[in-house]
Amino acid sequence: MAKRAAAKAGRGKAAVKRKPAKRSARKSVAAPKSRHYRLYGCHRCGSMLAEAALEEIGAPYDLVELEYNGPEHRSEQYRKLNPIARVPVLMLPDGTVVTESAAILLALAHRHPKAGLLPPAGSPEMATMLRWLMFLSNNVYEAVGRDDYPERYVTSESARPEVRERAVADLKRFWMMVEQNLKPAPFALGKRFSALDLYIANLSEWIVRDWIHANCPRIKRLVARVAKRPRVKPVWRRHFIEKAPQQ
Ligand SMILES: N[C@@H](CCC(=O)N[C@@H](CS)C(=O)NCC(=O)O)C(=O)O
Repeated sequence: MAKRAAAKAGRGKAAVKRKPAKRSARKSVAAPKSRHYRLYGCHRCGSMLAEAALEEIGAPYDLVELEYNGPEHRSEQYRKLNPIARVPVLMLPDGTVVTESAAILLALAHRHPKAGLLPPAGSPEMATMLRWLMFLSNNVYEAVGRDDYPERYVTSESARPEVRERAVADLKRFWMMVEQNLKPAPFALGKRFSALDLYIANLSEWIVRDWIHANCPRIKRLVARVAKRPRVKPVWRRHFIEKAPQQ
């Protein structure tokens, strides 16, 4: 993750009073089955949004923290979980594997409706949420991958800088579309916090973070609100303020 830029509360009183989700960390990729969720993630990665969702929900989970591009991340065992070997991966308590950050977020939010991370099924807000979740995962996350791994897009080494430049330009364009079309105020769906805010907050902390802060005041405000949520705050600190743990 070296190339990534360094970077109102709650669902009411009951939610704020509840204990934080029980999180146990650093199981190996092959950890035995438990009744908890198991999240495979790494520092500053897209697993942050899943971790934040689990905290908002208050569900117990085990965190398997992988070193980005390290031996466990690139192991055969990890590929058995996710054949494309990307992070995050969520394992449900029954052993079902969910990959793709947007799918993980939606699966968690649907399984825990009381956490209020989703607007009502079938509502216009739900349609808006799906639209922008897919937009971010198909376009923004894809462009991040282009910047991180230009060699996947071109064979000649000399073309790689151009691929990365284009990825950064695309990221700026895409974030400006979120700023001007979704118009977060203060959250993506207006007054109501939702899973989409976690997605936006996590992805906007990467490569063009400083540009977003300078050019997209609505997104900047949304991120500040998300980062301050009592249950998100410790996760945010661990990923975006503290250094990576020693592996
Ligand atoms: N479409 C995937 C993208 C996940 C992704 O690219 N994750 C990065 C870390 S933030 C990764 O694992 N990259 C390693 C690779 O592309 O090989 C998702 O939404 O989960």
